[in-house]
Amino acid sequence: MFLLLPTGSSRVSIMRWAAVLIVAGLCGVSLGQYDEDEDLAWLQYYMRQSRLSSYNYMPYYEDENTPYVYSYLPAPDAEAGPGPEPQESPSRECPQECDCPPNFSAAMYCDTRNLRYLPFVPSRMKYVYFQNNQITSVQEGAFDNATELEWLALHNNQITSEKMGKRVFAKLKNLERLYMNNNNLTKMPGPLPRSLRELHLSYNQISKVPSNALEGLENLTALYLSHNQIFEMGASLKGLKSLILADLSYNHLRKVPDGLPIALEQLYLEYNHINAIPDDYFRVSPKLLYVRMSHNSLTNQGLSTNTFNSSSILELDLSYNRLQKIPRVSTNLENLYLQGNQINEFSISSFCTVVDVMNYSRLQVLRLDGNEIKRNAVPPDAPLCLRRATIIEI
Ligand SMILES: *[C@@H]1O[C@H](CO)[C@@H](O)[C@H](O)[C@H]1NC(C)=O
Ligand SMILES: *[C@@H]1O[C@H](CO)[C@@H](O)[C@H](O)[C@H]1NC(C)=O
Ligand SMILES: *[C@@H]1O[C@H](CO)[C@@H](O)[C@H](O)[C@H]1NC(C)=O
Ligand SMILES: *[C@@H]1O[C@H](CO)[C@@H](O)[C@H](O)[C@H]1NC(C)=O
Ligand SMILES: *[C@@H]1O[C@H](CO)[C@@H](O)[C@H](O)[C@H]1NC(C)=O
Ligand SMILES: CC(=O)N[C@H]1CO[C@H](CO)[C@@H](O)[C@@H]1O
Repeated sequence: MFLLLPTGSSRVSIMRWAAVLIVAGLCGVSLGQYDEDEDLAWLQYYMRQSRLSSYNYMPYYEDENTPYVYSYLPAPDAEAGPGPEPQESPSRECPQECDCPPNFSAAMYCDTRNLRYLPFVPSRMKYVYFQNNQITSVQEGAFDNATELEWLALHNNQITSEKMGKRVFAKLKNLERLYMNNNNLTKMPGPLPRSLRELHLSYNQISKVPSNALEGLENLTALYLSHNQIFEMGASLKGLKSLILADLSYNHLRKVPDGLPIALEQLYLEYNHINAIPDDYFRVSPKLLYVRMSHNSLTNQGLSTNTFNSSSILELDLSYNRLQKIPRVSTNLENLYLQGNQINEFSISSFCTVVDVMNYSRLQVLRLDGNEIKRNAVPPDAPLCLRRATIIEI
């Protein structure tokens, strides 16, 4: 049964998603049409851009302006005038395998060129790009001269934990973004610079995040650890006072991390093996907006009555778990996904403890398809409580 009620703002968001899909579809079509050289250059630029930015896919996380603008075209050789070779000033030095745009002297591009090793990084650099190569090691001292580094892109390589120097990041007092996703890491790299704001480590083979691995990262706002083999997080998130986004999806967690950080807004734990959540778990994060825990092993026995009754949460995804009842949620919740569970009753008390003119749920989208609820199980007073609902799928 699919109820689509014609009022409410969530239709707008559905239309926005439709628009995104249409745009994606158009891109797919138009990419195929670019086969002239000029267009290919544009395409490579586009793909490089999109690869770097593809991990900012979260719709709610506002990215800062990226300095990753690569509009430099090397001057043709013919333009080199007669006379003595100009003295190579130290601020111009650039490893020959890389491009250093003359008008953006703090950036160095060494990406997508089959490199097997890391070229040296001149001391003036702030933004360096080594992604999409076959680099396997980061030797001790690799960045010792580049103490100004703010962005370091090492993603899409084959770096192993064994071949990483123990203190490679030690001198990078200004490093804000570290991209090491899609490598062969089996351990958390570290020690990490305390200045980090974004840490990208998804698509590695990390199995454990020791409790002190992220210690002191007071400015870390986004942590990406999805698609690893993490079974143990300890209390590694707890003290991260600036953390807004934690993506731990597609791992081997059997329990939630011990303690959430206070500023957290987005928590992604889908595709793990979590079966229980301690009492008051979400209460320590009063700004939490989005919680995704689909494809876990949650049962009602593993939850306390008010686990999800947190007044800040707007979106809760508990689809594909083993729930038999609808958990109690706050009246502020707007989107609740419960499809693919074993729910066999439509309990209106999960949404409203009191139902009257003044007390009702702000829920807009409720998905209960793929459960054991009969279509006629919707109680007659449901519309009074769920009066904002625009989509209820059973
Ligand atoms: C570098 O120079 C090119 C061509 O003059 C210009 O289009 C581009 O915007 C400049 N880039 C920066 C970062 O200043
Ligand atoms: C690092 O800096 C030192 C001192 O400024 C200099 O002698 C050395 O050549 C630099 N090494 C590299 C690889 O740039
Ligand atoms: C990294 O992992 C890939 C995929 O598992 C593998 O093919 C490659 O040999 C590994 N590289 C190293 C240096 O271990
Ligand atoms: C964190 O950010 C603030 C404000 O930008 C800055 O003053 C501080 O030095 C940063 N902390 C670290 C450890 O880099
Ligand atoms: C949620 O918790 C509040 C108190 O924080 C309580 O008044 C309300 O009844 C609870 N909601 C449900 C559906 O149990
Ligand atoms: C349980 C609940 O939310 N009760 C509220 C119902 O509406 C009245 C009037 O706004 C409130 O005073 C109650 O707290």
